[in-house]
Amino acid sequence: PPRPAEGPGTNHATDDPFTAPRTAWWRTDRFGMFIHFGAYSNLEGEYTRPDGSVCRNAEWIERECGIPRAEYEKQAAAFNPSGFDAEAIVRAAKDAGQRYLVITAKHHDGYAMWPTRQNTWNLRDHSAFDKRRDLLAELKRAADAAGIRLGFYYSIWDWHDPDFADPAAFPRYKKRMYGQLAELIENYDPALLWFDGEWDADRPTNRWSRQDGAELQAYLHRLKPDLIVNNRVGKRDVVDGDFGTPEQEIPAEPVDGQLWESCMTLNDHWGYARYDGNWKSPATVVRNLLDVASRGGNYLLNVGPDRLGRIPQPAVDRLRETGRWLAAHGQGAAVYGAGHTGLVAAPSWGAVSRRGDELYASVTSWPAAGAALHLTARAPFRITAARVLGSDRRVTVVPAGDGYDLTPSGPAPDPPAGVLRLTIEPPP
Ligand code: FHN
Repeated sequence: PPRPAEGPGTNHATDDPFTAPRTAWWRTDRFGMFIHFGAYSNLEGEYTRPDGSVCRNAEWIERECGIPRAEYEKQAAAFNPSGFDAEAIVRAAKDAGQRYLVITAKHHDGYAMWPTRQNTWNLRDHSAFDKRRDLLAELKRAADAAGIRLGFYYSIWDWHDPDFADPAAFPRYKKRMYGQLAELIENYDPALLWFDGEWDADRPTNRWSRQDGAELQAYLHRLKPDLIVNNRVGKRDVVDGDFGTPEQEIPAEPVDGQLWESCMTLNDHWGYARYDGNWKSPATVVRNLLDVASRGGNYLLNVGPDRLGRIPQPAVDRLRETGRWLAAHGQGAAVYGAGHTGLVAAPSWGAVSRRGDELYASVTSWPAAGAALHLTARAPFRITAARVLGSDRRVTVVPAGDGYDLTPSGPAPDPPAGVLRLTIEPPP
């Protein structure tokens, strides 16, 4: 693999990602769009076996439906995402209030979504797609123009490369992998790399080790010192990468001293599945985002474009509704740049986040007219002003027991939540 000059202080482990300047944008942005798109998308979640039976899966369809390699390669050769519109995707993210994108550059099937020089198992050399187009370059341009950061998902586990599972040939695989990652960094200058498939597995055997992860991390950091990398670069240990990656769940508590990001599907699949209409409501998305931010995490919400590369309309609609809610409630003040308060107990009526001297109490169970919400203080602080965001209505604040009673005036805001902004004098 290409080896750029080594220099002092360029090791990934030399800064604390929790406070490092290079992670500042990520810690502020809070909300991103995950995009699962690859050769599997061409099947749109369904494979009809030779005996006529139908097998359903999305990005794991090749393996879970037992599609023979030649058959999978044949269908990939017909993949033609001519409807991929980078600007529309970036607009959907922007409308949602999402501030970064992470797209699958390579998933477990090993198929590269850019014209890699390491093999021909990629969207330019093995598809029916316009050979002059480069989706990742298009996305990079559109994202840059919109002020949105771009990251790439990259699967370490590779079902297609025969060298992957052969211990003797593994160094060859690794060389190609390092080469592909150098291409991604040099060609598209991503803000972030999101690894996956680092776990021990069979069919094919995956022996990725902690040491492999450490080496890879150091290599990437030499290529791009301010790159952000998730923990699946190693064995998901706290010292691997910059942030933890709970999947389809939100930790009940903030994770002390560690960055984390919950990744979640918007329906029940990561990749496109044409029969999956089990969409999360915008209210659920907003509540999840508020919970995540109040516990100091990020929320990476997934969409799976169809065979032509288009984000399904129900997903676009939900993203837009989420963005509308954020805009109407202080332009997402409870989320962007906000995090765990450390000052109050998590309330049963919603979530509380903090940005500097302001607390944002997002109320998902609005009290009846005249009734109070109790805020339990974990440390002494004073509330000097309180308003309902987006309406400028007053909130009456009365010290009560172990904290404060907050009584918002006026009618309940539209669901899923109204936000109270509390200006505080924090403890010294
Ligand atoms: O196996 C993958 C799955 O397809 C998907 O990409 C998710 C996203 O986090 N990660 C893996 C499972 O952990």
